[in-house]
Amino acid sequence: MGRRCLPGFSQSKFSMFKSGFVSIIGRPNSGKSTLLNQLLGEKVSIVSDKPQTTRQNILGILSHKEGQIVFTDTPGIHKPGYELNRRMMQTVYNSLEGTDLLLLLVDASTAFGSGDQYVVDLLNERGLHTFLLLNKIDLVRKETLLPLIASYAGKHPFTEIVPISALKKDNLELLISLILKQLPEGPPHFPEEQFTDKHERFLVGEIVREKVLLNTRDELPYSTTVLITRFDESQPDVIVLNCDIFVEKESQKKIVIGGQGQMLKQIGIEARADIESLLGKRVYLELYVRVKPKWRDDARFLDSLS
Ligand SMILES: Nc1nc2c(ncn2[C@@H]2O[C@H](COP(=O)(O)OP(=O)(O)OP(=O)(O)O)[C@@H](O)[C@H]2O)c(=O)[nH]1
Ligand SMILES: [Mg+2]
Repeated sequence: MGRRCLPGFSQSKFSMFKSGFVSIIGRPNSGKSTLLNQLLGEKVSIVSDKPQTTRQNILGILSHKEGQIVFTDTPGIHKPGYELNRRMMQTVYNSLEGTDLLLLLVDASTAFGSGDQYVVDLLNERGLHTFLLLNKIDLVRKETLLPLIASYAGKHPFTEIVPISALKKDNLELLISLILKQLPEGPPHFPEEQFTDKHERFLVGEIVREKVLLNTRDELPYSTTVLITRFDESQPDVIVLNCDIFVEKESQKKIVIGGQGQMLKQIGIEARADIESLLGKRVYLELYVRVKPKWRDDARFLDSLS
């Protein structure tokens, strides 16, 4: 999907123009998708306070006067329990292939654990240029950062270590300039106005899933997926969307619908507002909740989603 309107930049001269691929990896909830959205100034990847929000790799393309950075937002690295999670981890490994630079995002407000060690071991195996980004510095006292930096520096030869707050946009300008310095020279890979590889239909489904995640808790966020079944642009003033929300159990369906349909209504109101601002048009959104037992282990169903 591209921006509807953007000032142009001259593509006639690419000497000194930097261009390359940068993968954002890290544990669930470390802030990868927040970082991507803030770097682009566009919401291409949904965000929630629940781990395992991102399920596919999502490209975010930043066209800067000095270069074009093609970021990949990836699912958080975790131990897979279901076929869905195995696929999520495979997409993380795929993102390491052919990348010029890795950004390892770490939540500086949480203690180092075995999951973090697993990620460091992965880096040590691959030997790719990696920036360590200590995120969420708005939540931590400055004195805690130095020992954290020292401890990570001893675990892997990071090319750069940068404390940031993705949410507050702290140090993001500095980060962009360090990335551009690291990338090879070359022409852009994508047209300047394009900011993601994803189509509107995918982004719309993700917005609905985000609103389900934000309004539910416990197992429900993990057990939910969304499929857009109708995307009708034939009418001049309104886009008609039908959307299936899949859960695994009848009891979960009851929760998503809520008493007198209140929960589903709220999800619809929040989703429609975001979809209208994404598409720049009025939207008629119809939501259906369906039960699909064990869909997270159903390979054919998972194929139909991607
Ligand atoms: N305080 C603070 N919160 C942040 C920051 N960056 C992200 N968050 C919050 O952290 C939570 C997780 O953010 P996401 O961007 O969804 O994290 P993620 O790494 O993409 O998570 P997965 O897709 O599950 O792997 C959200 O509630 C964000 O608002 C930050 O710099 N400061
Ligand atoms: Mg994410």
